[in-house]
Amino acid sequence: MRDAAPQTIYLSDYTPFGWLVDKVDLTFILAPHATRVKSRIAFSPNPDAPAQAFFLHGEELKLISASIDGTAVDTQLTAQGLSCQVPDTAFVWEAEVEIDPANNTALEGLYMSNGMYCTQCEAEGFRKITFYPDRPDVMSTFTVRIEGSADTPVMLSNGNPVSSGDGFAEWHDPWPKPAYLFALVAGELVAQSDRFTTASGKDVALNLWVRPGDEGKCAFGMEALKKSMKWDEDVYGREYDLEVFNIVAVDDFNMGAMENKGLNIFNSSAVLASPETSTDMNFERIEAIIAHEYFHNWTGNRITCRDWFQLCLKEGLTVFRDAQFTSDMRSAPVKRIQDAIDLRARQFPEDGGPLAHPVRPDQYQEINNFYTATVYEKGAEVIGMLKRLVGDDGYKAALDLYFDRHDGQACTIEDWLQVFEDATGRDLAQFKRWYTQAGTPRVSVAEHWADGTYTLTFRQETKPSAATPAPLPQVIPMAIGLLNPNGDEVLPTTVLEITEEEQSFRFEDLAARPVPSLLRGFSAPVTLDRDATTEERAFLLAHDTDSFTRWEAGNALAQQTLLDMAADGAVPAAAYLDGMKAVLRDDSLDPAYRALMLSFPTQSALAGALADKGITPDPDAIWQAVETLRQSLAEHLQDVLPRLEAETRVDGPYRPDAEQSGKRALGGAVLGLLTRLDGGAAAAAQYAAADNMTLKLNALACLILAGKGEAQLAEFYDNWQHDRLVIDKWFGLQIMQAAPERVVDVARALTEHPDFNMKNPNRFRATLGALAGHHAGFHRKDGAGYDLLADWLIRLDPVNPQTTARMCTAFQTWKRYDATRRGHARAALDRIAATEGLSRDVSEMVQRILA
Ligand code: B3K
Ligand code: ZN
Repeated sequence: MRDAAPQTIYLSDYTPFGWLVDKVDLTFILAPHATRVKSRIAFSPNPDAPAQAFFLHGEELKLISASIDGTAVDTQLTAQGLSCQVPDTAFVWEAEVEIDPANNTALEGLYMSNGMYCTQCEAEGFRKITFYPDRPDVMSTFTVRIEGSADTPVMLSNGNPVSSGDGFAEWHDPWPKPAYLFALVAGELVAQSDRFTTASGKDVALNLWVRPGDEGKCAFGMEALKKSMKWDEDVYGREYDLEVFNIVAVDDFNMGAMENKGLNIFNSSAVLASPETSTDMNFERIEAIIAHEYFHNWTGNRITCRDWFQLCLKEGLTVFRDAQFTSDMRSAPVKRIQDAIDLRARQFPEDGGPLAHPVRPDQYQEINNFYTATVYEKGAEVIGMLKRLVGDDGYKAALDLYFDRHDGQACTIEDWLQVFEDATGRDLAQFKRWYTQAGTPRVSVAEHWADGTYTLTFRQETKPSAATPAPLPQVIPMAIGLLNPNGDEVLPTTVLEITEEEQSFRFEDLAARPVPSLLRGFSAPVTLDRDATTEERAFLLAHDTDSFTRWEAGNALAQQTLLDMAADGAVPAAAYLDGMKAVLRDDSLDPAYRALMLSFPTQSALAGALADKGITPDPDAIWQAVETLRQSLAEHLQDVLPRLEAETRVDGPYRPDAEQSGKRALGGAVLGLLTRLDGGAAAAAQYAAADNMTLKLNALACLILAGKGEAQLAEFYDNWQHDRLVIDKWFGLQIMQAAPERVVDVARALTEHPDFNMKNPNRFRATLGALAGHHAGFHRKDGAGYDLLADWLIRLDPVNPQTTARMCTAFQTWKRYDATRRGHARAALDRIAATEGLSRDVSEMVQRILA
C-alpha cells in the first residue's frame, strides 16, 4: 500500500473500539485471482467505549456488496477502510469482497505460495482479506467455510473441523480471538499425523502438513511439538485447548512462523528437517520455533495484547519461555551464552543506534518495523531479570495469577507488572523503566581493597537517544561471585540490586583481595565497562565457577587482543592462546561449551566495541586481525587438534541432540583451524565422507575459506538443486565464506543465477542477507557493498515491503565508520529514500536510520 503521508500512531491515543464483535462467519470461495470473501459479523455497542464513527479497516479489497441487517448500506471508502451509518443497537454486518491472492507478493493477507493458498495476518494483514476492526483488542469466535476446487483437496482454518465434503470444509474456533490470529490454508498437502493426550486426558490430533515429497522431513518437528506440549503442562501448567493442532509448512513466508490459533503456519525452513538436508543448527532452531509458536497458545492467544505497543507482552514472554524450554531440552549454560552472543550481535547495535526504541515503544508508523530484537530478545531478558528479582516461587505465583486473572483478555504491560506486584508485594515502579526507556545501560565498576574489606562501586549510564532523551537509572540485578587468589570461591553467586546511578557494596572479613566475577549468568542486558587486566581474565578463564563468566573471560581476552591487533597491529596475546589451550584440553568440559570458547566476538561487535571507545573502526583491519588470530590459534593449538578431533567423532546414527551436535560443533571449529594448517586436505576428506548436512556444510565452508571447494560446490549444487532449502545454503555459504574483496562480486553473480528469485524471502535473505552480514565485504571502502544492497532493496520494495524494511537494518550502524564509508552509505540510503512510491515500511526505516 503506497501511502503519501505516513501517519505516526501514539500509545497515548489508545481508545477502545466502539463495538463488540459477538460472532464472525466467513465464507471463502477460492480462486487464484478472484477469491470471494463473504463475511457476516454480529456487532453490538461497546458500553466501555467513547462514542465514535463506525469504521472498518480494509485495504486492497474490491467491495462487491455490503448490508446491515439485510438492507444494502451506503459506504464511504478510503485506501484504509470503510465507514457507514450504523444503528445504535446490535446489528449484523454482511459484506462480500473480492481479492487477488495470486498477485499478492507482499505475503500479507491471503496469498499463494507454490499453488497453495495461505495467510499471514499479524500484525495488520486481516484487513487485506475483508473489512473488519483489525485490532488485537477486538476478539470474537470465528466460523469459516472454505469452498475450493480439485487443486485444494486440503482446506484448513482455525479451531476444530465442523464438516467437510466435496469441495468444501468448515471450521469453528470456539476461543474468541483477534483477527491477527486468523488463518486459512488450502492446497495439495499431505500430513504427518500423531496424537497427544493432555494432562487432563483430552486427546488431540496433531498434523504437520507439507507438500508431497516433503513427508520425510516431518518427524523431528512432530517430536518437538509433542515435547513442547508436555513441557508447557509440566512447567507452566498450561494445557492445549482444541481437538486438533495443525502446522503447515510454506515456502514463501516473511518470517519464521506464525502462531495462528490451532493452525500454525511455518516457513518451511523453520519446520522441515532431515539429517541429509539440515544442519544441527537448523534442528535446534526448528525445535525452538515450534516451541515458541506452540507456547503462544497461552502467551499471545488466550491472553493477547491490547494494542500493538504491547507486542513484548506476548513476544518477550514467549521468547523467555522458549529459552527456558531449550535450556531444559539441551544445555542451559550453552543456551545462555548463545543468547548473550545473539543479544550483543543484534540488539545492542539497535539499542545504541538510530533505531533505538523501548521494549514497549510508544510510537510507530508501521508496526511491522517493530518486530525487533529489542521487543523480542531484550523483552525476554527483562522477564529474566524480573524472575531473578522475585525468585522462582515469586515468578511462579505471578504467572499463575496472570493466567488466572487475564485469560481471554487483551492486556498491557501494566497488567503484566501488576500481577508481579500483587503476587510478590514488590514495588516495580522503577523496574518498569526497562519497558519504557531505550538504550543499553553501561555499568562501570571501581574496586577498593583495604583491611580485609573489598568494595565494589557500580556506576550506570545510558546514552540518551531520540526515543529516550533523558534516561533515568534502572534496576540492575548484578549477579556476582568472588574468588580467592588460589581460585576458591569465597562468595558464591549473589545478586546485588543496583538501583542508583552510583552505588557501592562492601564485602568484609576477607583474607585476601578477591578477584571479582561480575554479571554472572549474564544477569542483565547491560554492557560491563571494566578494564580488567589480562592476568585477571586468564585467571577467570581458568577458575571461574560460573559457566557464563568463565566463557566471558575467554571472550573478553579474544576481544581485547583482536582490538589491539586491529588498532595497531599488536601480536596475539599469549595469555589468550595459552588460556585457550588449557580450556580445550579439559575434557571434563562439554564439547559445545568448548566450541563456544573458540568462537570470536563477531566483527560487527568488534567494530561496535571500538566505536564505543571513540575509535573509528576499520573493517579491513578487523578482518585482518581475525584472520591473523585464527592462524595463530591454529599454530598454537597444533599439538592438541588431533586429540580434539578424535574426541569429537560421533558413533552410531546421526542424532541432532545436544550431545552429538555439541561434538560436531567442536569438530567444526577444529576443522576450521586444521584447514589453516593443511590447506584443506582434512576438509576435503570430511566433505567426501560426510553423510549428514552438518559435516558436509562445515567442510564446504572450510574449503571455500581456503580458496578451494570449486568442485565440491558444483557437486553440491547438482545433488541438491531440487531442494530449495539446501540451495539457500549453497547461495549463502559462498557469500559468507568469500574473502572481503570478492564478496560483492560473488553476491552479484548469484543474483544473476537462474535460481535466484527475489520473491522468495528465504532466497533473498540467503543472498542479500549474507552480503549484509559479511562485515568487511559489506562495508567495502568503495561503497560497492552498500550500492548492491540498495539496488536490491529498491527493487524488492514494490514486491515485498516487509522483507525490504527488515533488511534496511543492515545500514543501522553506518555512522560508526569513516567519512568515506559514511559518504557512500548515506548516498545509498538517500537513493532508497528518494525512490518514488516507497512503501510506508521502508520509508519509516530509512528516515529513522538517516536521522
Ligand atoms: N508473531 C509472529 C510474528 C509476526 C510478524 C509480523 N510482521 C511470529 C512469532 O513471533 O511467533
Ligand atoms: Zn512470537
